[in-house]
Amino acid sequence: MNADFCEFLTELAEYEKNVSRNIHKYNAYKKAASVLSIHSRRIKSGDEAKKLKGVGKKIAAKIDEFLQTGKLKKLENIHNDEKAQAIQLLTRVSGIGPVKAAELVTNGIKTIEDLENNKNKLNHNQLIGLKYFEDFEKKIPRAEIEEIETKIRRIIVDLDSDYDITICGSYRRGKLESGDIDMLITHPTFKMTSDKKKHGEQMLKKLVAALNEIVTDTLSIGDTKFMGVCRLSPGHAARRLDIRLIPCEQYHCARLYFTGSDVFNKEMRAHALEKGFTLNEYTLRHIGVTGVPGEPIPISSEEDIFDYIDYPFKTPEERNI
Ligand code: 8DG
Ligand code: CA
Ligand code: CA
Repeated sequence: MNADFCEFLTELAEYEKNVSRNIHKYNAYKKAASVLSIHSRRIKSGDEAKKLKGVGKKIAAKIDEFLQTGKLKKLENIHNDEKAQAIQLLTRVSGIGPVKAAELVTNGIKTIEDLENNKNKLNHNQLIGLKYFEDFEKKIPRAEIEEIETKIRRIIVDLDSDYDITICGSYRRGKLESGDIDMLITHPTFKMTSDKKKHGEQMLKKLVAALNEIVTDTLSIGDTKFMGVCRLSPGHAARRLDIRLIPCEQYHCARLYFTGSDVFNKEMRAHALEKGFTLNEYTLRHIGVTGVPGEPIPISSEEDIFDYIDYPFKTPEERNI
């Protein structure tokens, strides 16, 4: 009902993140876009929008301006700002953040072609981002992630049937297309108490090596996190794949966190705090009267986490906010 508002708010959010580097404004625009996207009636004025949680005076004024003139002065100015456009373009390359993009633009590098001619200014990750620039812009169809998942499961189970895998992110929330593949993996012997660092490093290396049929590049690999590229077949596009190795005690908190959406996570964390708990990607802990979090609460399912903080269970598909 309010897709046009969401569209300009998202564009303003991107501008604040990449060009102004103002994370507060970025969050404010994203939050407003999110509440408007789930609002089931058409908003007819800024005043009406202001009644929604997350829409303040300034955003309400922009909605009025858009309703009255069909455009936004601020966005027009941004569109006409060559430097801002160049920064936005370069941040679309995986591995190039707002700071690097601004530095490149200052040095006269403003297009993808300029990057091709100045590879010496890019690090390993940015070179991979450039190599797959077009592929990484493409969304991944659900059916393709299903095929990748099947393949990965087959390979990992062959290695050791005790591994447990979940592909999280938008895929787990049931989306028909995803930006990347967020995979979590755990094993009963991989515990907080075990020599996590050494054990994890070996395990992760072995896992990635076993996936060599589909993994084509490594951006980074540490003791618990692999960031890289996979390709289902030569006919498919290259896809961003992250693999996180999670200690089994933390698996459910990690699954919850990496399933998202990020807005859902924020709401759930805020609810946890109201109930006297602190929740993050690792643990759920009670906050005592002193304000100091206690020991991690043992968790054996995602449902457990919802139960402890007295929050009605939401299936992954219901977390798309
Ligand atoms: P997409 O890839 O299809 O675009 O969507 P996504 O799967 O929802 O987003 P993502 O960027 O891949 O992040 C995966 C989940 O991780 C996200 O749904 C929620 C969680 N997450 C946060 N905050 C952040 C953050 O700052 N960075 C990342 N990478 N993930 C985050 O809650
Ligand atoms: Ca994702
Ligand atoms: Ca991701």
